[in-house]
Formats: sequence, structure tokens, C-alpha cells
Amino acid sequence: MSPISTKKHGDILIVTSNNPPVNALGIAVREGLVAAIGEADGDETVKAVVIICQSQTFFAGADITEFGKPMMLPMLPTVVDIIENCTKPVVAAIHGTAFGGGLEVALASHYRAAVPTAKLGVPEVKLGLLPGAGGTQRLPRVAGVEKALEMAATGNPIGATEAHALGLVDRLIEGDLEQHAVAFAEEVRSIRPIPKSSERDEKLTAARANPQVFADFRKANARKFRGFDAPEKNIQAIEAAVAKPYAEGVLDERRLFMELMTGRQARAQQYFFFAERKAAKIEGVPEETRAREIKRVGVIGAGTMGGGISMNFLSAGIPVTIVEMQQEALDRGTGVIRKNYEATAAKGRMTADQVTGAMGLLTPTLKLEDLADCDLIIEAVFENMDVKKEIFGKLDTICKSGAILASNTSYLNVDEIAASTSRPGDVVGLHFFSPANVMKLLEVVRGAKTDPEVLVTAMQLAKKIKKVAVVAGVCHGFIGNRMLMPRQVEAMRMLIEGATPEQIDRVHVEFGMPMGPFQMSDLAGVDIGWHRDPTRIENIRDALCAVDRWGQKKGAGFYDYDEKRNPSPSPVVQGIIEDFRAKAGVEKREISDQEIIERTLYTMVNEGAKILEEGMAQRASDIDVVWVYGYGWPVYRGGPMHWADSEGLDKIVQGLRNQEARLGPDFSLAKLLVSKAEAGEKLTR
Ligand code: 3H9
Repeated sequence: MSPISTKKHGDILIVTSNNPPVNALGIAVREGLVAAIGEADGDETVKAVVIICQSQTFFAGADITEFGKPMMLPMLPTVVDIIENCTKPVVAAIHGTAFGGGLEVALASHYRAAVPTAKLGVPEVKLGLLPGAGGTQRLPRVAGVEKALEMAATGNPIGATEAHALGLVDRLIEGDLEQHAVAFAEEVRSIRPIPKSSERDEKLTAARANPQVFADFRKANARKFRGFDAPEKNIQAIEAAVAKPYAEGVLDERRLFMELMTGRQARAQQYFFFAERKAAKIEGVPEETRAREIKRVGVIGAGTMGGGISMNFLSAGIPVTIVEMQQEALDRGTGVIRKNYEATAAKGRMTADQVTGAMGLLTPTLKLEDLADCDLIIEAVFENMDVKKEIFGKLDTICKSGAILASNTSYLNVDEIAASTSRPGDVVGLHFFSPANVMKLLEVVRGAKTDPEVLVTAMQLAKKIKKVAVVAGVCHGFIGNRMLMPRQVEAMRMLIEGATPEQIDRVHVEFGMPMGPFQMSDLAGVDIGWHRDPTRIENIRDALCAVDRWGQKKGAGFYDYDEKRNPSPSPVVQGIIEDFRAKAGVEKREISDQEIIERTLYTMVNEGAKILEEGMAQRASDIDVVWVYGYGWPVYRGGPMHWADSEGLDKIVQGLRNQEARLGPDFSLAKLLVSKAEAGEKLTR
């Protein structure tokens, strides 16, 4: 049965799509739309058309699962042209998300009506693409060039009210959408000529007179777009809309779309779209498992982590009880939370009332006993097993039955922590990334005894607080930090062998990471995990810490920093490195950029393969989600596992073999990596 059905209401033909979950414009929908427009054209009793969708949303875009498969006609550009050329006025009735191809259908319609909660956007750029069904040509004509540039190149949607102000939505509808859209269609059924977006010109004239808008836009966003192919091609397509007649502009759009579609970045970004959604699925949990209700959260520790974690829940409207040992630390912690909210409000991203509302949900206390009524308690004190065990032992006696006891540990054994309670099934790791109120990743660490209900609750709650959660097994550093370790070890070794922090960082930044290992260390604090004894100097890091080079916070780390925190290479650090080199009797040599990649990134892939082999990640794509959201791996390279697959696993194995002698006695090739490479298989499939 076709997902498109038609019915008549007086002389209005209502075309309804029912293609759950998001009314993607797959082949059956496209065929149905063409047939429905044909019906309207052919039936002289029809005076106007309404296109509307059932369930949660208007068309959310082309069907991404069709990408990479043989083309199925009619293609979307043809369908939207057929809609625009309909001889009867067409009204798009929008709710939910009119995204990508969905917005292109709406733009080809002659009028757009929307409920105020609707969102309109062209997120193709996030899939490494551009709106390829006339969107880059019609959107600037309807919404204006600057808005179209912003929407297409960033992929961020706008709300219906803003769209209405821009003229992208003609009518905002309160109440029943279908009924009001039909009334709107009745109003416009006789207007001639029928207004077509592709024939409009008036919003292009300003940019025609001032083509500098494009250069300005590129300049203003250069940092954000660094490394990505798609934003630039979105800009070029809109430039064509301004510079050329519509019929030529769409040809440019098609060419640019195909260039992107056949590229490596689009494949990586589309892979990642599904990877992110797959991550939410937990293996080995009975389908009927229900989540527990979380009405109040307790957080132990009001430091940077505890405060950031609390903010996630407060922002989602969930009350938080926050515990500290000293009044001063408690006051400082709550003060920082308030300051963070006020800073957000100052940027216009929150109202004063929302700040008051969020702070009103926070209950600071010095008594662990006050956690008795919490449904979830997250411990965020410093990384020490004895301290954590003591806290969990106490929680066991204080917390109500059924409460979830979580640790924010980033390395420690969650099973050992769970064993300090009488209810290991209620214990789980919730590893937030710093700053916890900003970073999207949450590693949910599944202990040997963690109850399926607890896992399901953690994953659902993650969505509620707008995190992307990934299930990890119990191993040192879980998924993310465990893979960071070989990278750190090799980066340090290469310093002694002859590389500089600048070179190693540059290679990572050129690869697309936001920063290299030494920049990251300076930002996070070189002293994290340091033994705090300045007389005990066993490695370069100890030597830096001993002379107070703790990173940006001290104005010195692997780099020197000026007052504005601009880094420059440090002669002191160079001296320390040379000292170690001399002591180790190592002869300085040139280290190539390729060697840096093989010893830092290939070793990470190898560790990822071990994580998979040991079942510490449910699937390779989960590892990619961790690295993209937790550490800024460039999404246009899909994540370390997808990247390894696209480079070719045999190349990765060969690179590691080339370096094996330098990687030292602790290194071993992951069996899974070797076997997949030999079989010509991929990690991600
Ligand atoms: C495009 O339009 C190109 C054209 O310009 C040119 C063509 C020539 N296709 O995200 P959710 C699935 S490119 C197929 O969890 P939410 C999704 O995988 C497209 N499937 O829900 C998931 O499946 P499962 C431009 C899709 O409520 C289920 O639907 N459009 C598509 O949190 C639910 O998704 C976009 O990029 C799709 N287009 O969010 C929009 N979209 O249940 C992409 C979703 O098996 N989509 N699925 O895991 C979104 O941004 C969000 O899905 C949306 C709903 C906001 C719509």
C-alpha cells in the first residue's frame, strides 16, 4: 500500500503521507506524491492541494538508507519540480521537522503553513551533503541569502515563528493543522499567477549588489568549517543561486551535490548518523525491560565534575541534591553553577527566570544522609578506589531500595566498587566528560552484575539530558581513555626520539582533531594523575610538574603561554626533553608525519580492535561515537574504526608492523585487526 493517500474536502485535495517514523521521502513516497499531483492536475473539481504528514513529523528529508544504492526514479529533484509545476496551488502543512528534502518539498509548494512548534531546516551539511532538490536555489529566494547561507552551511534549523518572520512560512497555525491548512488553501485557490519560489528574485538583489557577503560568511566561519568539504559547497551552490538564473543554478547544485555524495566525507558522516542512533541500543537486555523512574538525583562532590553533572539534570528540570564535605567547597561549587547559568543567560541562551528555575531545583547539603530520597546518586569525587568504596558502602546503608548508585570514575573497576555494596545490580558507571554540562558523550559502564533495568534507565536518562550514551564494559579507562593511553605513550616516546610537541600536535590538528596530545594535556592540566612528589622525576611529565609547568592554568606546560593564553614553543621544555634523551642514550632523528600517524592513530585503532575483541564495546560504531563526541575526532572521518576501514585494514596492520620495533615490548597487534585485514573485512561491519 502506498504511504501516500488522497482525500477530498470540498474542492481541496488533501495529500497525506504516512511513512513512519519520520516520513522520509523514500521511493514509495516520491511515487505517491507524483501520482497525487497528477490526480490534482487531472481532476478539474480540485482547486487546490494540501500536503500534510501523519505521526510525529512532516517529511524529515530524503531517505538516507537509499543513499549509495542504485537510483530509483523519480528522484526528488523531479518530484519537487512536479509539485511546483502543479496547475493548482499547493499548500504544505508543516508540523514536527521539515528537514532537508522535506523543506525542499515545502519550498516547491506554493504556500507554507506551519504550527508554531515546527522546525524548518536543511541539515544535509551534517551528512556531508547539500540540499540537492533545489533547496540551495529556492531557499535564498524565499528566506533571503544570508539566512539561507547560515541554514545550509551550518545545518541548524530555525523555529516556525522565525521562519514566519522571514517569509519562509506564510501562515502560523494554532489549532488543528489540517483544518486550517484546508481553509488556507480555500483562500488562495483562485490566486493567479500561482507564486513559484524558483521564479522569485527580490531577495537576491541585495547579495547581487554585494557579493562580499559570501567572503564575509566564509571568513566568519572559517574555524567552524575547518576540514569539512560540505559547508564550502553549500556556499558555492547559494553563490550560484545569486549569480545565475534558476535553471543554471540548479545544474550547479546537482554537480556540487554529486561531488559531495561520491566523496569520503559524506560516507563517513552518513555512517556516523546511523552509528549515533545505534549506540542507544543495548545488547542482551530483554525487550520488555522497563526504566526506573528518576524524580530526584543526588550528586556527591561539588567540584568541576560534580557541578557540571548537576547542571545537566537541573537544565532538564530534574531536582538535584548536591553533597560536599565542607561548607566552603559547597558554596564555591553552587556559586560556580550559578555563574555558569548566568553566563549562558548573558549570551541570550537562557532567560533570568530559567536561571532562577534551575537554581531552585538545587539542594546543597553537607549530609550524605540527605540522599535517602534520591532515585539516582552519582558519585563524582576524586579517583581513589578506597575513597569510592567507602562512599558506596555508606550509600548502601543510606539510599532507598531501587535507587541507582553510579560512579563517575574514568578508569576504576566498577565491579570492585559495586562489591562494596549489598546491591551490585543497582551499580553502574556514568562517565561524564569534562566540562560535563557541555560535552555530549556519556559512557555508561556496565558492570558484571548491573541490572538490565539500571542500564535501560541510564540510556533513557541520557537522552533526556541531551547526551549521547554509549555502553562500555569494565576495563581500565573503558573505551575512550583506554584508547587514549597508547597515543599518549607513543607521543611521549617520540619526543625523546626527536619529535617536538609542536610537530606532534600539528599532525593531529591537520588530521582534524581540535588539538593534539600536548595541547590537550596543557588544557586539562599536566598535573592530572601526577604523584605530587617534585623530587621523584621518572619521565618528562614528572619533570614538567616539578618545575610548576602544570599547563595553561600556570601559564606554562608543554608550551609557554602569554597573558592571552597564546602558546609558543618552550626552550625550557626542549631542554628537559634533551636531558631525557641524553640520559636514555637515544640519538635524535627526524620523525616523519607519517610515523606520528602510525604510532599515535594506528595504535589507537589497534586498541579499539582489542576493546571490540574483548567485548568491552558492543559494536565498532560505538567506539566511533565515543571518539567523535568525547574527544573531537573529526566526524568527516567517521571515528577511528570507520577511518581505519576506509584507509584499509591491511594498510593499518602494515603500518603497525613497520613500527613494531619502536612500539616496545608492551605492544601487540590485536588479533581481530589482523584477522579482519587478512579476510578483507571491515571492523564496522
Ligand atoms: C536530504 O534530504 C537530501 C536532499 O536534499 C536531496 C536528495 C536528492 N532517512 O533521530 P531519530 C530514522 S538528506 C531514513 O532517533 P528523533 C532513524 O535512523 C536528509 N531514516 O528520531 C531512526 O531509525 P531507528 C536530510 C531516518 O525523533 C528513526 O528514523 N534530513 C531519517 O530523535 C528515528 O530517528 C536529515 O538529515 C532519514 N532521513 O529525531 C534529517 N531520519 O529507529 C535526519 C531519521 O531504526 N533526521 N531516520 O534507529 C533527523 O534529524 C532526526 O531523525 C529527526 C527526528 C529530527 C527527524
